[in-house]
Amino acid sequence: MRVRFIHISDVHLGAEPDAGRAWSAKRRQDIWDSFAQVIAVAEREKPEFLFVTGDLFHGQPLKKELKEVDALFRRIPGTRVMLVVGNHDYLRGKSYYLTYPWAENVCLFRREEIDCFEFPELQTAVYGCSYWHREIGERKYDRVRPKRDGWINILLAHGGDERHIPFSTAQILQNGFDYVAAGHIHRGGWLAEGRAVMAGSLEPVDCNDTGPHGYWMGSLTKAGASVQFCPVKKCEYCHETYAVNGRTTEQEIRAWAQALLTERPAYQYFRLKLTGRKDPEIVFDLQGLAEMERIVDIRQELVPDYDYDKLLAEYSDSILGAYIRRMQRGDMDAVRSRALEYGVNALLGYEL
Ligand SMILES: [Mn+2]
Repeated sequence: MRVRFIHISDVHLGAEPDAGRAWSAKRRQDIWDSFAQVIAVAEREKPEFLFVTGDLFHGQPLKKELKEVDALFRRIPGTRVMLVVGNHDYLRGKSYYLTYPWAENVCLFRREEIDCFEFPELQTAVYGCSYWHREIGERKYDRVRPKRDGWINILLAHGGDERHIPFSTAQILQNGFDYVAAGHIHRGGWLAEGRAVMAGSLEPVDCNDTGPHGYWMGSLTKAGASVQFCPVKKCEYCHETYAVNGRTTEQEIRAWAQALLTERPAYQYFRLKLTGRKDPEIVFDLQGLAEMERIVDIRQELVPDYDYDKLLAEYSDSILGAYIRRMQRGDMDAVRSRALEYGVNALLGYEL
């Protein structure tokens, strides 16, 4: 028996990344569009399963939003939609998730205890659970054992950090599962090559979600999986660093940023960081740059490059001069030189 599937996670429908920036509304729409795009792929490929491993919504879904989602699921009646609810849109007594009249092909994990959907026609069982709390510390995935030997046993997991169902992939596989489809961590990748995958978020949800994002598609037998990552290239956040020295000019920094925007693909968005030492008398005014399209923000992590002899000459009669002389009296190790720098920053009124 071979089953084919598409796996998505952490779609965060309703999120509005980069709030306040000109492209924020587009990013919000991107997330809905990418979700619809995955459904279109399922419509074409007709896999047996669509795994949705949590945080489909950014917060509690509105009835209207569930209606949109359900209408998309109805377009793939031959695909079983296995729906796990994560910590962001966790279930409550009043959740529309529970009362919504879902399409027949939707299998919603309704409980916080591990449940199992069995598909005898496919000799396949799918295990999972949904969040009823914002946080769950219990390692419940590590303790599940599949009931049917000889079937394809799949575990859908949401979590993997200390406050969201920590788990051991090795333990789960050892317990008898053939494949683990996981979500929650927004950076995707294999947890165990060919046997367990952290899907990553379908779209990056904020600027810290760097790297490629997308969905996973493949097939599975009792003997192994053949699965590939399919990137969605609407937006990719990149953190880029410029090394500043005492001679760096504002013009150079602008030219560097402009080159990034020109040379890199249009779907890349940037957080820029300036690091290193700068001339203490220069303050880079990068306001205009920070307001440009595709630049999310600019962080200056710069330390002033002081000429202490010059400062001593200039401030010899003041508390600053006295401070430098006193600090220079001992061995200038790393801690002392850092203390000297911090003290001078404070006395000169630099905010760093
Ligand atoms: Mn999550």
